[in-house]
Amino acid sequence: MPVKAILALGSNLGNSEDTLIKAIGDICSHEKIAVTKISPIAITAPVGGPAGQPDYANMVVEIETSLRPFMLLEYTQQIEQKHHRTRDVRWGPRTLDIDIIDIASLEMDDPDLTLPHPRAAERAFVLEPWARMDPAALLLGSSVRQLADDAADAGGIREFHPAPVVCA
Ligand code: A4P
Ligand code: MG
Repeated sequence: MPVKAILALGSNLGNSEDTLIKAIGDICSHEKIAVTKISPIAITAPVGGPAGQPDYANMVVEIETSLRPFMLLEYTQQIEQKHHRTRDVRWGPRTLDIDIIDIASLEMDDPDLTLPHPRAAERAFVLEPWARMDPAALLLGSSVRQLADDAADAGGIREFHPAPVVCA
C-alpha cells in the first residue's frame, strides 16, 4: 500500500531554482513514487552554518510511495549525488539537500533516518512552503500553519515564486 510522505528540498549553490525543479522531475521518475502536491518556491535567509552563504531556494513536495523508508532515503541521496552534492561543512552551502520530513506519521530514531525530521517543526523554510501547499497539514498533530507562524526564522522568508509545473 502506498503511503503519503513529505520531502523538503533546499539549494543555495548554482542555479538553485532550476536544480529544485530538476530534482522534482527525478523524484517522480521513480516508478514507485507519485508526486501529489508541489509547494511554491521560497527564497530564504540561511539558518545556521558559515556566515555569508547565499540565500536558499526551499520547497516541499507531497508524494505517495510504496518504497520502504530506507529505500526512499537511498533514492533521495542518489538524486543529491546526481546534482553534485558534496558534504564539507555542516549546514554549509549546497547544490541540493533533500530531507525526508515525514512518512505517514511514522516515528523512528535511527541516526541515518530520524522521523519526523528532528528540526522540521521549528524551521519556517520548511513549514511555510508546506503550509502554503497544504493549509490543513499536520506535523505530529500540530498545525503546520501555526508552527510556521511561530518559527524563529519566519522573518527570513524573503519571497515566493509560483509552484513549478513539473510531473504533470
Ligand atoms: N538523516 C537522518 N534523518 C534524516 C531525514 N529525516 N531525512 C541523516 C534525510 N536525512 C536524514 O544529512 C546528514 C545525515 O542525516 C545523513 O547521513 C542522513 O542519513 P546531510 O543531508 O548529509 O547533511 P545536512 O543536510 O547538512 O545536515 P542536516 O543536519 O540534515 O541539516 P539540515 O538540518 O537539513 O539543515 N537554511 C535555509 N534557509 N534553508 C535550508 O534549506 N538547510 C540547512 C541544513 C541549514 N540551513 C538552511 C537550510
Ligand atoms: Mg539534509
